[in-house]
Amino acid sequence: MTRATLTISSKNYSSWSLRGWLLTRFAGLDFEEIITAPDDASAKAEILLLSSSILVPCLRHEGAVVWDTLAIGEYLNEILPEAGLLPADRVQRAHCRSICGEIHSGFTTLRASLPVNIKGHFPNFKIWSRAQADIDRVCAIWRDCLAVSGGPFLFGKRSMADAMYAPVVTRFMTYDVKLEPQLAAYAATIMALPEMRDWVEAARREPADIEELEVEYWHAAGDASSADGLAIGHRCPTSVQLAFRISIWVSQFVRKTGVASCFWYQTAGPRAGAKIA
Ligand SMILES: N[C@@H](CCC(=O)N[C@@H](CS)C(=O)NCC(=O)O)C(=O)O
Repeated sequence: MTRATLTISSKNYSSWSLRGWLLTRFAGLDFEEIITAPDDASAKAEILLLSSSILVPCLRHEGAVVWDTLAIGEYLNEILPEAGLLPADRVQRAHCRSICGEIHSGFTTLRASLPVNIKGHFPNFKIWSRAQADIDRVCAIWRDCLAVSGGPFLFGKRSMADAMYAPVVTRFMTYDVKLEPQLAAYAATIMALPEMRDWVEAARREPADIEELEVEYWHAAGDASSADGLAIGHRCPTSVQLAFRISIWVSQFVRKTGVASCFWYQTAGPRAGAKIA
């Protein structure tokens, strides 16, 4: 029997890779990691052969190819139900699936303005108001779950939901998001998981910043801070900061004056943000 493989990309930047990898580790499936460089065209061609969406993560197991994080979670739950990726109780299971679906399909502003960057740490990062709304919703989700389960995980025992929200925990650490004690304790529980420690250690060992993603990060950081008139990014050269600042001013002008249909705005204006998030 051939060993399962999980194709992922950067451990420092890729939130979806982290989710898929954690799910597979939580499920207890023995697998080999295939790590592709997200800025490498030949690697993308290789991913295309593995995953029709050209996205990672992608799990291959005994003839099955599964390339979407939720599908990977459901597949793992099907083949290894004893791992308890979904709660045993029907009502809790429905709740778990709902909050997993919510993070899978939503929180675009949070993703765009606080991209995953495990090696990064930005104390007192100023949060854009729309990202704050996403953060508030995440906190409400965690609060509701912990009130019912009593913790330490969202559904008491470790579940699919903890894997799906783990990259949000790392974002909160990276961007110094202040959490109330109960939620801070949950975040600490996630960061203390042996699987998370392994991942973070590997992310820290990643050789260098991936240039393309750092530029994405700067842009996202610029979008995020522009609404509050803050400095753009922390590691950007001055010329790049200036260019981003000008693009943000133009985009704010376009937004305010209602010429949102102009070509520039559609192609270069505020956008979903970092490609890897
Ligand atoms: N809906 C997909 C999203 C996966 C996704 O967006 N993956 C990113 C990495 S975090 C990717 O593969 N991007 C390809 C690229 O940047 O070239 C899932 O749930 O797995």
